[in-house]
Amino acid sequence: MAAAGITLYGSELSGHTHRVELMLRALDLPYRFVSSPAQARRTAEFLSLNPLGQVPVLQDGDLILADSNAILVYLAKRHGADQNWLPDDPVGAALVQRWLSIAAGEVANGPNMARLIVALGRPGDHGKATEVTDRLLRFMEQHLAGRTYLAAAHRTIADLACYSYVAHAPEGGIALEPYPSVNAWLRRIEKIPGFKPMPASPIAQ
Ligand SMILES: N[C@@H](CCC(=O)N[C@@H](CS)C(=O)NCC(=O)O)C(=O)O
Repeated sequence: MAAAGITLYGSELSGHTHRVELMLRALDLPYRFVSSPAQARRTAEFLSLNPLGQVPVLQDGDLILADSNAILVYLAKRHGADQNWLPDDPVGAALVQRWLSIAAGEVANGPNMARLIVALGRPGDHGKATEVTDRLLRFMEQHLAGRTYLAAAHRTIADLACYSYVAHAPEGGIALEPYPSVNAWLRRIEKIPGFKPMPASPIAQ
């Protein structure tokens, strides 16, 4: 029998999960949150949802969908089509995709990785993660200097995809003070209806 409603399998300290929660809440969609820590992600049950063993995974009725950015695209099209979270025109869609790629690339390898190493005790190269973050933040600062949002004149899923790990960059030892336009953008995202912060990681608290 098809599961009713929306279930989000995730982790409270995962920015990939947080971006999906921001979208669900902005769309005012009720959902059940199933906390899926590392050991749960290795079970056969979880691997049947996502063979890569990663959160987030979204279940919406019969649909099971992994990958935070894929989930944002789905929610924008399926539940927010009238709200322009993902433009349909070729250039508008491409500009959003560019930032989804940056979220999966520089954001994941930069501020996400730095935070994993410093605040969550994972192995990794902090120097490299800092270098990637510095380059990303310099680009975002210059890009946002004349703009309100990342990919359009209005908020899109690109903003949600990039928000969580950039906002928590200080937990990875990366200061945000040198980036006033990035800070102004972060504060703008925090005003989107339904916004809730991601908790600070335990070491950073
Ligand atoms: N591309 C995936 C990456 C998700 C991801 O890296 N999730 C982390 C938590 S933030 C995870 O589940 N890691 C466990 C693992 O990779 O084994 C997405 O955007 O959802």
